[in-house]
Amino acid sequence: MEAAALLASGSSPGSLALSSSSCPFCSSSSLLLVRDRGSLGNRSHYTNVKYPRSFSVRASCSADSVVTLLDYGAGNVRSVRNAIRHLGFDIKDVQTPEDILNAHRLIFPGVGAFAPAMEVLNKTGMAEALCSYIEKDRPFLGICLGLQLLFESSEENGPIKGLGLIPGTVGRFDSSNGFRVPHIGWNALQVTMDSEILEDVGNRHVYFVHSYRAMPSNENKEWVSSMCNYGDNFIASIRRGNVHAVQFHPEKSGDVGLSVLRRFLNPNSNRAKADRAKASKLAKRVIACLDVRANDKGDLVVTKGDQYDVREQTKEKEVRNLGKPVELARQYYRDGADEISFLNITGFRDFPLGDLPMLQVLRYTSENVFVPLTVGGGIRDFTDSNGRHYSSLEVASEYFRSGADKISIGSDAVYAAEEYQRTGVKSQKSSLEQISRVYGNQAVVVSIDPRRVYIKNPNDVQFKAIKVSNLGPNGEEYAWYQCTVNGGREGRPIGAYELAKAVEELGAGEILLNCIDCDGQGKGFDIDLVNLISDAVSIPVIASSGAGAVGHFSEVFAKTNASAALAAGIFHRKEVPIQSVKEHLLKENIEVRI
Ligand code: 1PR
Repeated sequence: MEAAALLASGSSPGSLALSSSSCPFCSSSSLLLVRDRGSLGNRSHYTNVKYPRSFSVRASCSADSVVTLLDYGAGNVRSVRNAIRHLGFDIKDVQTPEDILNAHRLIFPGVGAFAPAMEVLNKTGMAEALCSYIEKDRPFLGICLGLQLLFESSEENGPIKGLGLIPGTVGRFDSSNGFRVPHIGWNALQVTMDSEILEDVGNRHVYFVHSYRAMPSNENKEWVSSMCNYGDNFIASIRRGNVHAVQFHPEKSGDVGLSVLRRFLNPNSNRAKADRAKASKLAKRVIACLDVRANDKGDLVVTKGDQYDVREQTKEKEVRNLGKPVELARQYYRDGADEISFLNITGFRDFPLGDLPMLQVLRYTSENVFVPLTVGGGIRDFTDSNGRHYSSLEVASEYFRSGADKISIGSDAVYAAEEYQRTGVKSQKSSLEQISRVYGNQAVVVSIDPRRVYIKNPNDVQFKAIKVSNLGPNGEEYAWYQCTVNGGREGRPIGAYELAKAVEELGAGEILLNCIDCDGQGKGFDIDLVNLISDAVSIPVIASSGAGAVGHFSEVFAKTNASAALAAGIFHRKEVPIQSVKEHLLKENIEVRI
């Protein structure tokens, strides 16, 4: 993981990063890079600021409505900021270790990987300040990596020493027993100790996204306030006195997550009403997808294709307009979508950073949509008309900064997989590899746009072919699935099976599996294809394209190992509300978040 180097180079998304080298707890100086929103408008750049070796505790000036946030600059904490503001609190950013010691309440949403996070904390003197703050039992909430860093060490690119406040190590989930890694989605907690911040969670699901977890042991049992099961029991939250930390993401866990944050920020807040949820395990996700592009008048609209053709069948052939992106996303959040995907479907030909409306859509949506947001389209290296080169990492970083939790790569992942197949060597330079190295593979989705190619004999092609459930137009019994790029416009010499295996190795954390033949048809998901891909990889697979009725969702979950099902048309046309899909799945004994 090269986050620290990246941060120092100024291409990272965060607000603070370290550039000097110094040893833990005795830095001669901590050289921080402070984000400066100056002449570049919303593009961040960095200014070197020196802080003295020792720091003293200033008199606390925190008012009750102010929360101190430790953002060391390794990823997207915009969602945490939005959730805190949504709850009516102001944010004071940690700039120096003193700010930690002076905090009235401190939230630490760790992002990125363990090693670079510890490196930054050690070099800036923040590690020492954090230990001191926590040892004094001051109000603290760690989130995700902000929990893991409290432990003695982590196996992530390690072993690497952590803050050492809690006995135990952080290890990787074991995918050999059929559990897909990363652990992505809504899972249940088993509360083991009274913890006021968890009081409203009850039997409701909360959102996790991680590949590493801390394990319970005799030595740390006094800290553990809840566990979660995914293959085995891992620590979902800890609590001692005023010190709390959660492995899940409250800022992405809808209402229940907001109530966790609210209870930390205001311990006297009212108890939420009990509800009928019965969370017991990882839920199957229902995802609403918004294909977004500018129409002929230049307005950004949600559109929807019929086998990827998004123009009306009229003389004018206008771009089909199904609504406004931010409004629809908010609507789907209220309706219970577990996740929302935005696909900038003309990103392959336009430069996404020039597409400011799309970034605005993300910014506005993330202000009050508290479930994960994925954005895709146009993530690749790009040189603009002035000769300025943008790396795919910069494009992704801008998406993350604007509120995306995951980015999705289409065309560029196909080229990377082809090259990997051809050379057998990981170049480390593809957008997929670079972004997953910096942000973690759980933040990188690969979106596949395959088209079915029927064949008589599976040996006719060099790609994995399968026996299909429905014969082809000339009675063909077999098909392979050809990958396409540029929104289905160009077929490539690689199959969906080969692509899926390659991108998993290159660092994809999840696969969004579309199917051009089924897109917009309302006849159900391509079960053959979903089985082909979900059995080929050990990362989560999202089945997409073809949903036309609630039964199609239960079918795909009953007949395949898909972790999530995504739909667009039926939701946009208001044919089936998301809640009806969930009710149906519940009746079919398929666990969902309600
Ligand atoms: O290649 O990295 O720029 O990414 C482009 C992204 O845009 C890809 O993820 C690609 O899937 C998507 N895309 C490009 N063109 C289209 C199009 O429709 N003309 N949309 C397009 C893909 C498929 C799904 C759709 C499901 C469900 N749309 O997103 O939402 O098929 O639809 P349904 O429930 O109505 O059947 P890059």
